[in-house]
Amino acid sequence: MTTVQDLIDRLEAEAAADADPETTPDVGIIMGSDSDLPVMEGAYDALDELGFAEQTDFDDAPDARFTYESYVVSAHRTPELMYAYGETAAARGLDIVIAGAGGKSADLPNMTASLAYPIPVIGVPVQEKSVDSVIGMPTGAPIVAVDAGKSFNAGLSAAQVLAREHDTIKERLIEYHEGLKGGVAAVSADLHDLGIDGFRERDES
Ligand code: AIR
Repeated sequence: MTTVQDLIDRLEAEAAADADPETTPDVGIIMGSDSDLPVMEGAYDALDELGFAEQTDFDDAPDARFTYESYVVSAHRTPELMYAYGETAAARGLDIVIAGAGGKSADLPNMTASLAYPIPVIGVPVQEKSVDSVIGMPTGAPIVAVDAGKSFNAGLSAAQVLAREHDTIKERLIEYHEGLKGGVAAVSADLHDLGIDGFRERDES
């Protein structure tokens, strides 16, 4: 069975490997528990929508140019792993980290923001009660965060940061937004033109 120390050794070996940045994951997605997955799924959905692929082997990048990886890292159950993940993030080639945690002691995002600094960390409070512990950072120790449960937006924000450097991602983001606008326009016209009863009827059928 894989131990926490095995994972730490793996991260440190990858950091020491000096891999070509084109082959390393661009976005790291971490969460305090696999019970956070249903909420964190939005981050994967957003990145998938923008053409990112999942990298499950650091030494064998998928064909897609832009990739993400994910791990469960608990600030309280595995603090050593949180340190290792944050401290190796830059050397492992990550450009940005999305970190989600739930409960009232949701400290993975805020601690990772300090450990991985200056790599930006986008915090996802998995529940409403996690918001304060995710965003409550002291001056000089920044974190970027989304509202409770809004992991899809965390994925989009991560892509926005990467888009400063990569035109392909910028174009995909613009295309996504155009699709969003088109969707609202179509619904708006249908609601108006079918009338409320016709609109409900169509949606129910
Ligand atoms: N958590 C895990 N380690 C530290 C914290 N704060 C959070 C997880 C999850 C919640 O505790 O992010 O939202 C409950 O985790 P579990 O594993 O008991 O379901």
